[in-house]
Parts: sequence; C-alpha cells; structure tokens
Amino acid sequence: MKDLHGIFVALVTPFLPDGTVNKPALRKLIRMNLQKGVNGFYCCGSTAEAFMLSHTERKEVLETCAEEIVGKAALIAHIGEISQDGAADLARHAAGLGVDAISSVAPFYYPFTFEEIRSYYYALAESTGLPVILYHFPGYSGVKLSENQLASFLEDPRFIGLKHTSSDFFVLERLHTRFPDRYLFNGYDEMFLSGLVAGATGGIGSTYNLMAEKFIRMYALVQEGRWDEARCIQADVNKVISVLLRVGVIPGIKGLLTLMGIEAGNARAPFHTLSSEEMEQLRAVLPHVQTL
Ligand code: NAY
Repeated sequence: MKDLHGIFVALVTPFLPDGTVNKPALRKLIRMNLQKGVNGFYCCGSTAEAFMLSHTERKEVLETCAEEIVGKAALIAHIGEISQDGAADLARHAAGLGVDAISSVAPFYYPFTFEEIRSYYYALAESTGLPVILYHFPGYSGVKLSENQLASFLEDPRFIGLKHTSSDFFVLERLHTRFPDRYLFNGYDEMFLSGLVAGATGGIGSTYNLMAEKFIRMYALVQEGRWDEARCIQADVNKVISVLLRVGVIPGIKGLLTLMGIEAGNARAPFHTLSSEEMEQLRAVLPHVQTL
C-alpha cells in the first residue's frame, strides 16, 4: 500500500449535457491534479455525487480513475452506501482495480444501532483484504459516532484511518494522541489548518479539485513550522470557499472548473443549475483559484 499522508482530491464527477458521465473531462481533471503533485485521490465520495450515481456508473467512474491514477498516486475508493451487500459488491470491484484502500460513510437514513453499523464495517473489511478508512460525516449522514466508537475501529489493524468531516477538533486531537500511527484526514477544507493543528495527517477535500496547489503549499509550510504563511493561504482559499458555500459547493466547484476549461457540467438534479448571477460570483473569485 502507498503512503497515504498529504493532499487527496475528492474528485467531482463531470457530466455531459445529456447527464451521462463525461469521462474525458474526468481524465483531464485527474491529469491536471497529478501535474500539481497531489498525493492521491478520493474517488466516488460525496463530492462525486456518489449517492446519485447508479452502481454501474460508480464502477465505471472508478475504473476511469484507476486507469489514470494507479501507479502515479494513491487511490482511495469510497464504496459506501446504505446496503451492506451493495457496498461489499462495490468493495470487491474496487479491489480488482488496484486501489490502495476503501472508505465508507456509515449506513444512513434508517436509525441503525451502533452494533449494526459495526457489523456493516466489519463485513466490508472482510469482503476484501483492503485496508478501510472510516468516513465520518455527521453533518450530512446524520450518523454521529463518539470518540470511543471511532476508536473501537481504529484499534483494529484493518481500519487504518478516518476521514473526519467535522469541526470537532477535540475528537480529532484525542484520536491522534491515542492512535499516532493512523491516517487522520481533515474533511472541511475551510478548516484545513485547524485540522493539522489537531493532528490530521492530511486532507481529503472537494475544493482541492480547483486549488490543490494551495493545500499542498499549506501542508508543506506546516511541516516547516511556517504557520503564519500557511494562515495567509488558508484565508485566500476561504475567499473562494465562502462563495462556494453561498452558491452550493458541488454546483459551484463544477461551475469554476468549467471556467477553468474542464467541462464538469451541472450537478445532478435536484441540485440546481447555476444562475448567471451565481456564475458571476464564481467568475469574481477565479483569480484566487488560479494563483498561489
Ligand atoms: C467527499 O467525500 O467528497 C468529501 O467529503 C470531501 C470533503 C468535502 N465535503 C463535501 C460534502 O463536499 O471538501 C469538503 C467540503 O466540500 C468543503 O470543505 C466545503 O465545505
């Protein structure tokens, strides 16, 4: 398995005007980010609109990603969904493509007990020999696991890390102190530096699609203890993220990518199509995306 420290792009799924996956645009996006020197990619996660893709589409997207990425950077495949059997099927498919690790959000919507959530994750760990990264995103999934519940997985060597999409940096720090050899990915890009302070070993982010070089730079500055310079970059990045949060993160990232020459298309309905006024707001922050 590759080293999984550093900056991982949570890839978007570009769509053509007819709503099908735009594989050439996806390849172009991956190549642009490989050139920037990202450490790896997180494929078929929330940013990829995974829960709005069919299983066939999820497999095709991952196959395209694997063709472009394996051998060049690390690849984490998000295979999570509500059904354990469905997730295990996606995990076995991912294992056949040479991914470095699988990751899954906890099963959501129904009020599953922790025992049920645990058996879901154990089944995934057993479905392939691949290491598992927990994806904890209480804000979207509605499933909030406690420090001790998260720790109960990290004690098991099959669970090599956690993607922590939460602003609870107390939990992140506790987990880092208890499990210093586990991968802890910061999830909210607008709080990337705060995550690093708490012990994150890197980040997985949607806005990295647009400006990975800034996160790579921040990460390097922090290794050198140059926190003030890193904070300036975080402030610059947050100018863009503030607009994305206003217009909608996934539609907005796709709008900006299109302005950058990568035909990402619209986010899938019920996400809205960006208005011309929203496109103007995005155009206004384009200079912050393109310069370091
Ligand atoms: C995923 O699975 O794609 C991610 O969770 C990446 C993390 C992002 N979360 C989502 C839902 O997009 O990058 C964050 C987030 O978009 C960003 O911090 C803006 O809030």
